[in-house]
Parts: sequence; structure tokens; C-alpha cells
Amino acid sequence: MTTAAKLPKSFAWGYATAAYQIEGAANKDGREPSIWDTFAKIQGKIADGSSGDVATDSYNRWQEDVQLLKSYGVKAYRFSLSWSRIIPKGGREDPVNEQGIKHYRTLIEELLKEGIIPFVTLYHWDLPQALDDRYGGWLDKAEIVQDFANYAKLCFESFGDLVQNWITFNEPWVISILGYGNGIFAPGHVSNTEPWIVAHNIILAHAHAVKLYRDEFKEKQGGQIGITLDSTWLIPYDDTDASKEATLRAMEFRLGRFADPIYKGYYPSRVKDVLGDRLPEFTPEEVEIVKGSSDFFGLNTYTTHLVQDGGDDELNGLVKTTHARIDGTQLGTQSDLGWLQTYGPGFRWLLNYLWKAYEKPIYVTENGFPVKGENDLFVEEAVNDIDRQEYFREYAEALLQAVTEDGADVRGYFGWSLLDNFEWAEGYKIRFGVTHVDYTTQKRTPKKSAEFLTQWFKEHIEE
Ligand code: PNW
Repeated sequence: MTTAAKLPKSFAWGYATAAYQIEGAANKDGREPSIWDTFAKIQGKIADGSSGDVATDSYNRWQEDVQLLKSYGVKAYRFSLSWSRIIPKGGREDPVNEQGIKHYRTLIEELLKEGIIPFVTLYHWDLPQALDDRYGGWLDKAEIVQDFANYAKLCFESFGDLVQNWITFNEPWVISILGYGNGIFAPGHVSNTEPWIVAHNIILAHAHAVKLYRDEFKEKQGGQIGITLDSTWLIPYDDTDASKEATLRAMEFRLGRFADPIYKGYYPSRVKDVLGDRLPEFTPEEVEIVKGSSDFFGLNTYTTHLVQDGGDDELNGLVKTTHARIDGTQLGTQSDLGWLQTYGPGFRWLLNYLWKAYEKPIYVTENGFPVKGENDLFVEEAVNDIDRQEYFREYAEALLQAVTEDGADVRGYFGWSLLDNFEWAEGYKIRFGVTHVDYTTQKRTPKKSAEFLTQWFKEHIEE
């Protein structure tokens, strides 16, 4: 029998969550609203009319959640900080909330006590509402860049002695396109000019926070800092030049729009061609700080799409995407969300592509699957989540091959998510957790997929 190649001992695996999706306690201990608190209260924005007011109550049940992580044998946990818990009104002149800082510090200490490495995201979409009211939030470059840098600095000061892995932003594509383009996420703007401004300002805010960390904290605290971008793998729908060109263009709109400035220093050409004057330019001083502003490549990825030229969706580069192949067959197993089907080979391709294009160590900061119809099941049935186990098997194996056969430098993997939680515009109807949550009692019940991943990583990481 041959021994299969393994991931190195240092490989960090675990689960990811985000503050607004799990914490609840929306008004407790001095927290003030974020744009998601406001957005969720607008009639018709959330599929089941819910909000993150209670969510999985993890602000109160954090000890139970840490024990859950421990029982799964994870090496790392990725979570995000709620900006409006730490600085309730968000700005650089506004008061700091010591109770917020104390909460996160206690959580981080508990994780470390249990041998779990914290990966901390500064911004997972929950902008303090006060900053949106004050100057339009991400639309105001001069203000938001300074306020974000001030918030980041406070976090480095408050937690940086304990945290070695910082992620500035989660998925700027989602923030800019879903929040300011088609308006399905907070703050719900519909525009074809704002997304490009917002994206530009996020890149700058990220770069300033990274510069600050490198200048003032890195030497002393010894950590790494980077950004998490999201991307699907994209494949031409057919063999035509039009589909191939459309695929390259779609990739630049989804990923290159952020990755190229951050890792190479400039916007991709196809994006410039489509957007013209609407795409802001970086000044030479800005290029200086943006280029090279991420120590690693944080990747959130869920699926693969087939791409064709055409349609009128300018926000995504004038392409049409589908999961149905030209012969009518589907790419993979359908999930509970239209945009998500299983396709392991696409994940392997994407890892190879990123490693070759950007040459940075990759951390897969999210990957997961909502089983079709799971929310209609009783807990006894929901825990038998076969499609999620199959998804994780395919994706974990693709990752192993990318590392051990193709030579991609992938250093971590976080399943989305530790718990069923508030799935943004879908509310609580869509369940991504490896742990079932009963939202009436807040009882947590591990699903089979949690057992599967624990076992898989036990077998595939070197002792
Ligand atoms: C990510 N899309 O969001 C987020 O980082 C998580 O907070 C979220 O719960 C998870 O994926 C599952 O949705 C996305 O429309 C939301 O392509 C939408 C898309 C992609 C990612």
C-alpha cells in the first residue's frame, strides 16, 4: 500500500464565522448599529424578515462555541470583529467601548488557552451606521480611509500581542457589487458608478491599515496581515473565442479588480476598457502603498461557473454565467442557493491559477455548502448532511492534490461555517453550518460533516 502524500504539520484548518452572522446581542454592552442592523429592518430585504439581533447568540455563548471548536479538533478559528462594538460610532474622534474590547480579548485568550490559533477579520461588512450617516461610509475616500486605519490601529494595539493572523477585509467584491451595485446587501444602493468608487476606497483603506501594521506593529508582534478576496473558478461555456475572452473579462471583474492592484499595483485592462472614466485611478503615492500590501492570498471560494459573452450585467463585465454545460448536463450537485454547485476540479484549478498569478501563500478562508432543503428537516435528519460531506470530500481532495501534486503553497483551510447562522439576505433559511442550530433553543448539534472533516484532516496532516 502506498502512503498518500500529506499536508504539512503546520497546516491550519478550522472553521470561519462573521460577527453579524453569529453574535446577536445587537444592543448589549454599548454596541451601536451597523449598516446591516439598519438594512435588515427594511421590509422585504431579508427573505424571512429576520435580522442578526439574536443570530446564534454567540456574544453570550462564546464559551460553548470555543468548546465546540475544541471538540472538532481544529487548529485555527477565523472570526470577525464588530467595528460598532469596539467604536460604536466608528470614527477616529468617537469614544472607544472598553466592553467591546474586553469581550474580544477574553474570547481570544480562551482560544489560545485551548490551542486554537485566531485568524481575525477586521471588516466583514458591518460598517458602523453612524459613518454611513455622517459621510456616506465607503463612498468618502478621505474620511473612511482614516477612520478604518484608526479602527485597525486600535485592534492591533488591543489584540495584536495575541493575534498573529490579520485579515483586513472580507470579500470586497461582495461589498461593492452586492452592496452598491445591485443593492441586495447593505446599504442597498443600486448604481453603476458607486461600486467602482467603493472598491477603490476599500483597497486604499486596506493598504493604509497594512502599512500601519508593518510600520508600527509587525516587528514587535510578529504577525502577518492580508486580505480575503472571493472568487468562483470560471470556465468558457464553449470553445468560441467570444466565450474565452468573456471568461478572462469576468475573472478580472471578480478577482483581478482587487488582486491585480494589491499584488501587482494596477487595475486589469479589460476592466478599464469596460468602465472607462468610472474606474478611479491610483495616484503614484497610492500605488506605492497598495502594491504588495498583502502578505498572503486569503481566498473564499464556493463553486465554478461556465461563462458566455453578452447580456447587460455591466457590474460583472457583461457576461452570462451558468452551471449547465452545453450538452445540458450540470457541473455538479445543486445546493440550496442558485449560484452554488459542487465542482472540486474547479477548486484545484483556482488554487493553481492564484499561486502562479500572484505567488503568495494561500489561505482558503471560506469554503462550504448549504444542502438543498436542509432547513425543512428536523434536526435528526439535518445532521445526516450527505451532500455537504461529499462537497467537503471533493474540495479537500482537490486541495490536497493542488498542494502535493501541483506544488501550490496553500497553508490553511476554513470551512464555512462553524454554525448555521444569519445568511444575510437569505436570513435563517439557508444553513451552511457543520453544526445545526435550533434557533428557538440555541441548541447546537454537530452534523456528520463536522465529523468527516475532523477525520479527514487527522488522516491528511503530518503528525
Ligand atoms: C460569503 N455570491 O458571501 C461570505 O463571506 C459569508 O459571510 C457568507 O455567509 C458565505 O459566503 C455564504 O454565502 C458570499 O453571490 C455571498 O456569489 C454571496 C456570494 C458569494 C459569497
